[in-house]
Amino acid sequence: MRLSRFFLPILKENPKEAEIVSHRLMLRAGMLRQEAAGIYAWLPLGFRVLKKIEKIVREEQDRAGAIELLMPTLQLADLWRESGRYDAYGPEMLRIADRHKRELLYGPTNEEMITEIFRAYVKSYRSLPLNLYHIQWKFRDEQRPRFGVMRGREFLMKDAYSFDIDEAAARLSYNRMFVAYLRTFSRMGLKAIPMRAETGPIGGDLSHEFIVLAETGESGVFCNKDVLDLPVPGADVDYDGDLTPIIKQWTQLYAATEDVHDGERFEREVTPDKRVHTRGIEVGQIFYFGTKYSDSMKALVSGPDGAERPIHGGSYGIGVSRLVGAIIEACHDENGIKWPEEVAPFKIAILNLKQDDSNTGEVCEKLYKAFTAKGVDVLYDDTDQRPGGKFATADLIGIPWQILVGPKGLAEGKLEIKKRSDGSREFLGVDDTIARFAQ
Ligand code: 5CA
Repeated sequence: MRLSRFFLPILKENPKEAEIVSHRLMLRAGMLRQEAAGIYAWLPLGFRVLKKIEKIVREEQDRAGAIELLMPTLQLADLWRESGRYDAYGPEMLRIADRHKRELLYGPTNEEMITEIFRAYVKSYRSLPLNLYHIQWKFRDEQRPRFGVMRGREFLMKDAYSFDIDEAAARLSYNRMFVAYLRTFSRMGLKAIPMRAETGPIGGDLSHEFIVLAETGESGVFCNKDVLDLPVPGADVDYDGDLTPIIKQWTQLYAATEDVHDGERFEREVTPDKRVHTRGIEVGQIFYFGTKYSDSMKALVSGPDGAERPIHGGSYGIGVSRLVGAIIEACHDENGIKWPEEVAPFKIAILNLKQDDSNTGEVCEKLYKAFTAKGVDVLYDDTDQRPGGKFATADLIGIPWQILVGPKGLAEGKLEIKKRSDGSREFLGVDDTIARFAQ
């Protein structure tokens, strides 16, 4: 992409309404525009990051055996009356009527709808286990939407739903998602700690929130600091094998949100030097709720003995749009965002430091064409901004690698490569630069 042809409405001033750094940087970097309280348009730069995050989420769900489908945003109120949640959900639910005065709602989550789909087709234990997921916009009419995409009213969620014949099998499904979540967040450059949590309006008695530690987070958390150094399973993890050693390792150390925090147990199990009490951002939450929805909505399957029984369910959410903010909270400095490479909107920025110089122009074009041909995401700053402005833009929008093309360096046949994450620099010839990044 040539910056001169791109749509990147950068703000020079700090927007007053932004209280936390990720919100401020998303607005300044031209990623996001507020259209109403808690409702945003994703501008091209922000949209690219959202898509990258979605891709990682999808790959790890698929790897763990979940199957993607797509359910609508609008749901019939009658469906939610079956589970009893139409009234229970309260003012957070956006209720809508169509021209025939049929009552609808904009889905805040999909337990009811997926249970309805499941019960229409699945009748036997032989079809289990089954885990279905989608990545779809949700609406929750939050009392206090704030912090940009962190607490929106309309937000993008990945939600998966597992169906099993009994509790033991359902726990295996829960464990698979638990491990998939460890991998998902780590691939985005995040340390997300699973913590025991309350189940709230989803229900059930077993739940973990995945928390990224950050002072600006909305959840109070307590944990043993050793949990921060636990290893994340590799891509070769066997989801059909025994995952309990991994789960044990991650759950035996104390880690809980403040809603379920047990002060006595914390003091008994964690020595004072290991106690962490801080805040965090909830980027995902998983639930096992047994037969809560299958009882009320009659999602029954026949077991090996022929008798019908309600399935045991779980649901597994990831805040896809919230993650964009969470990653910025974890990865920035005073000059702007420092995207981890896996989620960066572009991998490389080419900065032409003397736009009217035919030499720098020629080299930039050569690099740009070579990278584009190889499918490497590259942003070429071919605008007439002065070098200082180009440096500032590249730092602000956080592209992991900046290739600086200036007449001085070129006189010696060298380009300067700056790594955004640590500011380190190296000098390479043109062909070496192409070879290095265009794999
Ligand atoms: N049905 C279950 C799991 S699929 C569910 O809805 N879980 S949840 O309520 O915990 O939401 C899942 C994730 O969505 C949360 O962990 C959080 O990361 C994200 N999320 C929830 N509310 C918001 C919001 N208002 N703005 C942005 N992200 C949100």
